Amino acid sequence: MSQDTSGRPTEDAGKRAPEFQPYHHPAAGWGAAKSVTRFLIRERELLEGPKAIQRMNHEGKGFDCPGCAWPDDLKGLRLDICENGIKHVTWEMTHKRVGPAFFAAHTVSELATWSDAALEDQGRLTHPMRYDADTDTYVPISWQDAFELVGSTLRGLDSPDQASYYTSGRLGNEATFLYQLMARELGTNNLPDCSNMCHEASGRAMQAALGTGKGTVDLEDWEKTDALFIIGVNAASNAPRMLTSLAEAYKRGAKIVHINPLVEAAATRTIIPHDFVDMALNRATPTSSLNLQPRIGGDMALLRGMAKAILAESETNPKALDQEFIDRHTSGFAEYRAVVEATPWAELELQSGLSRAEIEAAARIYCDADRAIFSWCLGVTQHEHGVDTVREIVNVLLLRGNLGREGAGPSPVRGHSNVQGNRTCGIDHRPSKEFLDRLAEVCEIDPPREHGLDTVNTIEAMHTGDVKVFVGMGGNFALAAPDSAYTFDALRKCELTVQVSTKLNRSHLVHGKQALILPCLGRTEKDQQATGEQGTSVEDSMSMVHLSVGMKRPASAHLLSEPAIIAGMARAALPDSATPWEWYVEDYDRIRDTMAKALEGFEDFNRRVRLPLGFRIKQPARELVFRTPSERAEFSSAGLTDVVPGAGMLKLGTMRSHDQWNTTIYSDDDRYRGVRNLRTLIFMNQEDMAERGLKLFDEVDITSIAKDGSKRGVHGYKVIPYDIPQGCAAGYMPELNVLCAIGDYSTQSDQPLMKNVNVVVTPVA
Ligand SMILES: Nc1nc2c(c(=O)[nH]1)N[C@H]1C(S)=C(S)[C@@H](COP(=O)(O)OP(=O)(O)OC[C@H]3O[C@@H](n4cnc5c(=O)[nH]c(N)nc54)[C@H](O)[C@@H]3O)O[C@H]1N2
Ligand SMILES: Nc1nc2c(c(=O)[nH]1)N[C@H]1C(S)=C(S)[C@@H](COP(=O)(O)OP(=O)(O)OC[C@H]3O[C@@H](n4cnc5c(=O)[nH]c(N)nc54)[C@H](O)[C@@H]3O)O[C@H]1N2
Ligand SMILES: [Mo]
Repeated sequence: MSQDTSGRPTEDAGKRAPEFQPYHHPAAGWGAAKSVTRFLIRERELLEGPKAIQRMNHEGKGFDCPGCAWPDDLKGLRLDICENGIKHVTWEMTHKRVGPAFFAAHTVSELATWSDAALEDQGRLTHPMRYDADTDTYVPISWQDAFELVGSTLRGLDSPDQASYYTSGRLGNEATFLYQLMARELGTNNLPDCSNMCHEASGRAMQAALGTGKGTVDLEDWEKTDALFIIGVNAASNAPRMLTSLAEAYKRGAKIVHINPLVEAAATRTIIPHDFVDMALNRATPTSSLNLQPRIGGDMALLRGMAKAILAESETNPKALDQEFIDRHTSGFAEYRAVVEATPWAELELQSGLSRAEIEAAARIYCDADRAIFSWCLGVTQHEHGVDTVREIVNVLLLRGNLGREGAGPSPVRGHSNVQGNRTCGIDHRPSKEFLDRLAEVCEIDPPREHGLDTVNTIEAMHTGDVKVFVGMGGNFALAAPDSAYTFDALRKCELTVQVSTKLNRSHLVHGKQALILPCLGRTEKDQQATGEQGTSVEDSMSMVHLSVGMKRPASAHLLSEPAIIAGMARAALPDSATPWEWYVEDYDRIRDTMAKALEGFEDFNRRVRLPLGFRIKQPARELVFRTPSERAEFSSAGLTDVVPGAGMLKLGTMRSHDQWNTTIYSDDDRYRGVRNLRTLIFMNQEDMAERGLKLFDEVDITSIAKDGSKRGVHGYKVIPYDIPQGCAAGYMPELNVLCAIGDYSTQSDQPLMKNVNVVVTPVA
């Protein structure tokens, strides 16, 4: 039986025996269809589920898929749905309920011994609940009393900075705006969010290089590009609708290069789910021209190698570089060129784990393409040098002028369905002066100017007692954050923890001295307010903003919408506030009218958000307007970070399985990686296994060694031989978060190093 130091169980007792059988089928297709059907049956949603799914991502009406942030097809012709989006919607719509009777029957100490999957499987939360220490249970509380508890606790703090307000990327734009307004009116910028753990590096790198924190391309660019570089993303599981774009690109003759230590399912072939002929004939389309497997953390060296090859090529072929673009639009090229030319191939090969020939093959594809897109996700960002690597992606794009024109540019794959919108609408612990000035003027508040706390700093501040109140607006902070044992302790030290949630999760059981569970409407549900049914807007990975309108009857009559919960807390904490909190909630158009004044790019918000496909937030960098100090796109000349594991050590990346949504585990299977009934595992290279005398399913102890030398461990994990470079290993979050030391975050982005854990693996004695 596996164990870790957080005290939470990592496995269900009595589970079936693990299986491992490498997967040789195309991604999506019938495997996905079968999995969806099994899931709908389990959630008893065979009738309601498909009906809801028809209403998902619908032009002008219906609700936005609460799954990933991949955009909907702009032409609205293909209403693309995917296996994991269906699972995600169905998960929210379950018939199961967690009400007062459930909480009366189970103490928190008892629930703490349940697995995370078992907790969420209880269904939707129905009533606001308060932790009662005498009985160690959650007991019902009225909404008014709950708000008053939050309000009085916040009013009693010595400083507004003693509270921290977390957001998980599900929150709609209108609620987001109210939430940050509440925090800032109270007087703090303590607005940590899940982005601190996913794309902080991308935002900071692109801001510095291009003067925008976001990607510049849209789906139409994906349809026009000649070459796609897909780096550090498991698209078949985490952005499944990208499979369609990849297959269509391949069919049209575009080249696709996958850069990932693992050959993931999206790097092989797929059956396009909405293509009924392909489905019927089981006809798969390849989705890859070249797969490169760098070592974990080796992307920067690979990209620099590509730049070196391009610069060499340009000596005989001037077309390899877009010199005109470089001269007109960029700054820092000479210095960059010098750094690249001075880096020897031997170092690039060592740090990337790839041969010069492999790197040159990627550069050749890049140089042959008129237009290229680079797309990436956590494999790039959750590293010490995540910012440098994203900047290197931009460097390589700039060399050939792949910016500000059709079919070209940077295209990060964002995570949660509205994580990008959260940042746009003000969730930022380091807000800009311009943002705050405008907020101050429009909302007539005096926002604090000092930077606030991010995720890691919030945890540290809870530990030292500097933060006493934690509010989680969605998400599952306890499990999503690094260093589970340390984070659990931190949350337990709080005076009050407030979790606004749809389902029961670990963060309700790891709580402060006082604790509230505030249940909210999900995105699929009707949101009825004084002036009628409300819609809420979201922004996808490609900056498209559109309205999402729920259609289901709420899971319980006692649920409130997220805007209503925020307004309730705000009024209780700020009884004399001039902000019309209650008036805003009566009609979300009123919130949008204020947002239109306060936020850049949201002019005429109420009209434009109702256009059939919504609207796209303008991207100055796309128009070659760069809000950087030089007013040009800036090359970066950072040095390489040493990513080669020390003797006897492995670099471990933590990642998601196919059957999970972050901390929500749907099953213990990982279909595309061929695993069944097992999550407490580690994927290893065969040579590394042989060196340690290990074979399939042998049990090991995994010990991580932090920057400060401290050690953390898990026990009894099972080994799986996998096609992964020597010196590298992989396993699942959130189980392995116990290994991620709180102090191990990037000095460039403050992101925890979740893809870069230094570990020792030893057979269980
Ligand atoms: N179904 C589903 N969809 C999701 C989510 C989910 O949990 N389930 N989560 C959502 C969220 S919040 C996010 S942020 C995204 C996450 O989407 P991903 O970034 O795909 O998430 P991970 O599972 O962490 O996978 C990271 C990938 O990076 C690779 N990798 C690891 N280390 C390196 C490296 O050093 N270099 C390179 N090039 N690759 C590396 C791994 O092999 C893996 O393929 O997905 C979103 N979509
Ligand atoms: N080791 C390791 N750790 C990681 C990562 C990694 O790759 N490796 N990835 C990181 C990343 S990228 C992210 S984004 C975080 C994820 O961190 P979070 O966003 O905090 O976690 P989730 O698992 O997405 O949150 C799930 C919970 O959200 C609640 N919920 C669902 N829908 C709604 C809703 O509509 N409203 C509200 N209020 N609540 C809702 C439910 O109660 C559910 O239990 O994890 C991070 N942690
Ligand atoms: Mo994420």
